[in-house]
Amino acid sequence: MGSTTLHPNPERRATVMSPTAVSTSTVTAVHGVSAIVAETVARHTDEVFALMGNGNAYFVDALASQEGIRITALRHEAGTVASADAYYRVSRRIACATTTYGPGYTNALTPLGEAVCSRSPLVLVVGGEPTTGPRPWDVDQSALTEAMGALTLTVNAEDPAATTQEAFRLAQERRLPVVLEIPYDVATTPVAENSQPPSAPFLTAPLDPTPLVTEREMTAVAKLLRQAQRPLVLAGRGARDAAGDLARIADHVGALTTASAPARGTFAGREWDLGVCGGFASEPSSGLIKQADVVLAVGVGLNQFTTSFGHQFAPDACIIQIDIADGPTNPRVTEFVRADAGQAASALVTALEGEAPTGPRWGGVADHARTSRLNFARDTGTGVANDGLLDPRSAMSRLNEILPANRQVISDGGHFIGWSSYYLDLPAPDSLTMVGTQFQSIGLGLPSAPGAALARPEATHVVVTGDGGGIMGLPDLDTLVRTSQSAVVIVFNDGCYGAEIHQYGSQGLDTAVMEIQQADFAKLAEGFGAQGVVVHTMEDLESVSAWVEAGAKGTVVVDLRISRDIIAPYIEEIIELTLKK
Ligand SMILES: Cc1ncc(C[n+]2csc(CCOP(=O)(O)OP(=O)(O)O)c2C)c(N)n1
Repeated sequence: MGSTTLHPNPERRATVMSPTAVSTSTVTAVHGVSAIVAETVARHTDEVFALMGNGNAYFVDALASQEGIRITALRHEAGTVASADAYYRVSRRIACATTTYGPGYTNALTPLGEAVCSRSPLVLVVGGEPTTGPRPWDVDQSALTEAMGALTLTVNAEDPAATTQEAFRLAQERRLPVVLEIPYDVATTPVAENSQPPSAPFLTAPLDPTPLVTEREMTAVAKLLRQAQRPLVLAGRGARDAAGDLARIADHVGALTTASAPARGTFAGREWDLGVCGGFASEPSSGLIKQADVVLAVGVGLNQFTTSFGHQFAPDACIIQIDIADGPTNPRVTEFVRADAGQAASALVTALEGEAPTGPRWGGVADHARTSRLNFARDTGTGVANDGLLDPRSAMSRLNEILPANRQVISDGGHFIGWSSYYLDLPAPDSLTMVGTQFQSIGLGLPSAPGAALARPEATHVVVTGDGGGIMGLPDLDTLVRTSQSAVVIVFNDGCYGAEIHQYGSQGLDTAVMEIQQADFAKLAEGFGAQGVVVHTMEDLESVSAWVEAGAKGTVVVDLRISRDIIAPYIEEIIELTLKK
């Protein structure tokens, strides 16, 4: 059977993060199939994000007596999958989520879609309909899972260990969520002692592993880069492990570097880096990116944000894409190499370093980029806008100065991502988990935060959300408070679904349903055991400073009462494109 990831810390006993939500039963008695599934899960991961019900009660109970497993109780099922996804994105280690059947499972569908789109492996253990057929409340979960683009495996009493192991193998091999169903009537069925791996594979579809790059392919790419006058290296989230090699490649051929928004931080501290590419780029950076004649795009999907709806690159630029996708993900791609970013970047270093470095490129332009770094600084606003409310640019710039450098950022989706993308510095390639952007969902920021928090316990977790997404994900603020030693939740509270107001209100659509009666997140925070602060002025931010100076301990929710009149340039661009149609 497939590979087994051994438990990294076999000494650790099961820890249940919420004694009230998950039973810490001392019963070690075997719950039949559920116990075998739990034992096998514990051999593949040490993190489980759980919300229990009829469908997974015995499984969760059996997990609680496993060595080394930490079970974190979430407050909404969306958080179980969102946290398992974020845990993987930050730590690169697979986690397990678990919910009951039916409503518990359907509550988890939106983050499942996000995990599929962002190619996050995870195993979601759910209850399933009985083998005797559906009850009135059962839904066809495997059809729903398939529709989301994920896979289902169903355990039976003959080989639950092998099926569970197969779920982890498939998830990792295909970089996908796998749903593992325990039928209701099978959950406690006794299992034959020597449950053997199945003789036949579970899935008939052939596996399509990412091919290794050939020397010929990389020699051709190296040649294009050497011939370039204004080469640019663009890294995406898939290039995280390749950051060092990509910087070497850039140095060798005199390239400038840039990264997609989710991969911001890849080239942190590099002298010739232009920061983020696409809609969130500063004007001077964007101007230089448009002058590139050869773009090496690695581990990046080249979506409409990274390419500024097609305007980010010169029309005649040669775009070389290296990615695990089946083919080019944008019609502008000139050369496509299907490969793992890390392997390809290392092979490209070898291909390039056989010859002397090309020396500086970009004519005098790059020198200008290096020596005039102030050109890349952004407008930090006016503190308070004309309507008397906080200027989001000023608030985010100041928070960037205040917050500890060792930060792990979790960003929800909405208009506000402009502000965090422009003004919040990231220390490393993996410092940002931008959730929802792949599946275009809001409301997954807070549900993802516990997963990121557990993946990097030593960091200060900075959750950035709008008021709309913040209210949607609010239940798992409770979980963040329990899981993070140090967390700041920044709410860009403009009293509305800002992205919608700006995109649709500007077209004259009725805005009543886009308004949010301004919620007091500081009070909500206190209700969940966090500290809360409402920020009306720049001076009010000094209480966040005081929190940091006092050791940045616990969770603080910063309710920024921002003006909705200040619109991020990337949204202006979208509005312009929409109105032109
Ligand atoms: C689950 C989901 N519901 C609705 C939407 C549509 N939508 C996209 S952005 C947005 C507004 C987000 O508002 P908020 O979180 O307050 O952030 P803001 O745009 O105001 O910065 C909405 C409703 C969506 N993308 N996902």
